[in-house]
This record gives sequence, structure tokens and C-alpha cells, in this order.
Amino acid sequence: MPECRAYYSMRGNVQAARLSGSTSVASTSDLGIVREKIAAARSLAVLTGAGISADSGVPTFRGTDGLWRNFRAEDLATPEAFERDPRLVWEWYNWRRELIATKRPNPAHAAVVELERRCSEFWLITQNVDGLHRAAGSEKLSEIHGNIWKVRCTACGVVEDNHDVPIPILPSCRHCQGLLRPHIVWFGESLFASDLSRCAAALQSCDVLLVIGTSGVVYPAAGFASVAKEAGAFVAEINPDATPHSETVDVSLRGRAKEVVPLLL
Ligand code: BJW
Ligand code: ZN
Repeated sequence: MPECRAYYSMRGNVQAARLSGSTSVASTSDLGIVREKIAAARSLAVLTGAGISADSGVPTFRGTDGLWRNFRAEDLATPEAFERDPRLVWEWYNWRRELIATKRPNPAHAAVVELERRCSEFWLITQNVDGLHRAAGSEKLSEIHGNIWKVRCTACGVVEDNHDVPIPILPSCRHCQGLLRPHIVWFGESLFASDLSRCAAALQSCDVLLVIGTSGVVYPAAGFASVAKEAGAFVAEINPDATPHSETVDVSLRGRAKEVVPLLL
């Protein structure tokens, strides 16, 4: 039982539940409201970002550990960067593959699986490419920015699973010898239409949307909370820090995903 849970149940009548870690504080009344909304929801949607995997040890993009050799994601995650220097971009992905291969889902990923199990109409929208939601057991999900364990041929377009760590640089297609690229949505590229329509349906129909561990600056996902809110959903954010979403959501639960999300069950 996590420390925060013990505190919450022992001191449920006090105003604040102090979660393990020095800065995480979520109001027990807000926790209670979100739990009630989830319990009553006919349709539930969850949007996740890098913060949920931060608790598994995967660096976030815009945190202090978000740099690789002084490059930001915006410098490397573009079709132009790949065209200019595919070796550099693949080296970045190799570094991330090596790191992610050692990471496991945390209690927040597990709690999202349990939410899927409990709610008959459920959809998980993740911006994360690390595959940790699938590893935890999530099945009803869209990985809207792709998956680091898939590659796509720049010549013939074939998409295949690839778990090589390290991946040989430069990797080539086994069908046509074309250059492989990560099957990931880079800046300036459109998200896959099938993902967008599935997510739009979930955002339009959900009674509750949980927004977990995203800075809310990268579109189109940055607009999803507003879409759900305008369609009538109750929207709650789980994040240790304030984000652009904090102004518009119904409740902001300030805390780490691995501590707060299990409390919502
Ligand atoms: C915790 C925690 C803990 C920490 N527990 N929480 C101007 C206006 C509007 C749009 C645009 C614009 N200019 C350009 C655009 C379009 C662009 C965009 O949005 N740019 C913005 C930067 C302005 N978007 C696109 O290009 C998208 N395509 C598109 O829109 O197509 C149409 C179009 C094209 C061109 C022009 C206009 C329209 C595609 C976006 C693809 C993004 N891909 C990336 C990189 C993939 C590379 C890879 O992973 O290999 O996806 S960017 C990067 O950011 C990655 C992430 O999925 C994404 C979101 O980041 P996320 O998940 O929010 O992480 P962080 O690090 O930002 O935040 C972590 C959060 O966790 C923080 O809040 C912490 O507090 C919190 N946290 N510990 C809970 N323990
Ligand atoms: Zn090919």
C-alpha cells in the first residue's frame, strides 16, 4: 500500500492528503470528487503524457533531464532533422531505446488498466511512445505520437515491430533496402487520421476525462481537454505542476502520477 494511501485513509477527514515525496499535495475533497465522478461515469477517457512514465524513470521532454547532447526534442523530432542527419536522429532514438528497454510500468499505468477494466466505455489517449501502457496491459488505447518499438520504411512505407537494442545505424528495410525511420509522429507531421477520429469520438462522448502528466503545450493533444470540456465532460488534471490546462479543468490534483492515480480507484 503506497504511503499516500495509508495517510489518506487514516486522515481522510483532514483537508489535505500529503503524498509521499516532499511537494505532492492533493486535497482530499478534490480526490473524493474525482473518485465519485469516475465511479458514476458511463464513459471515461484518459489522456497521458511523459509525466506518467517519469515515475518509471523515463525522462520527460521539457523537464531538466529532457536534453540529449544539448538537443531538445524540437531539434531532432522533425522530418527536416531526419533528412539532414538521419544518423544523429537514429542515435537519439537508440539512446532512448536503450533507456526505455530497462523501464517497467509503474502503479499509475496499472491504475489506468484497472480503470479500463471497470468502465465499459473507455479510451486511453497517450502521447507517449514508450509502450509502457501496453506493457501494463492497456488494450483500448491510441498511441497518437506512435511507438518507439515500431519502424517505418521511408521508401515502401511498410510498418514493422522492431525491438533491436541497439538498432543498427542506419537501419534498412528488409523488403526494399530503403531507409527505416522511427514510426513516430514528428513536429510538422499530421497525426494518423484513424487515431484522430477515434480520439475525437472518445472526447465527445466521455463523461470524465483524466489528463495525466502532460505539459499541455503540444497540439493537437493540448486541445483535447478543451474539446472534452466543451462537450460536457468533467475534466481532472493530475500533475505536480500547474499547466495551461490548470485554468480550464474542473479539478487539478497536484501530485505525482504513481501516487495520485491509484487513489482514484
Ligand atoms: C509529472 C510527473 C509525475 C513530471 N507525475 N506528472 C502553434 C500553435 C499550435 C500548433 C503548432 C504551432 N506551431 C506548430 C504547431 C504544431 C506542433 C505543436 O504543437 N508545436 C508546439 C510545440 C507549439 N504540433 C505538431 O506538429 C503535431 N502535428 C500537427 O499538429 O499536425 C498538423 C500541423 C502541422 C504543422 C503546423 C500546424 C499543424 C505533431 C506533434 C508531434 C509531437 N511529437 C513529440 C516528439 C515525438 C518524438 C519522440 O517521442 O520520439 O511527442 S513532441 C514531445 O512532446 C513528444 C510528447 O508526446 C509531446 C508532449 O509532451 P508531454 O508528454 O506533455 O511531456 P512534457 O515533457 O512536455 O511534460 C511532462 C509533464 O509531466 C509536465 O507537465 C510535468 O510537470 C509532468 N510531470 N513528473 C505526473 N511524476
Ligand atoms: Zn521498404
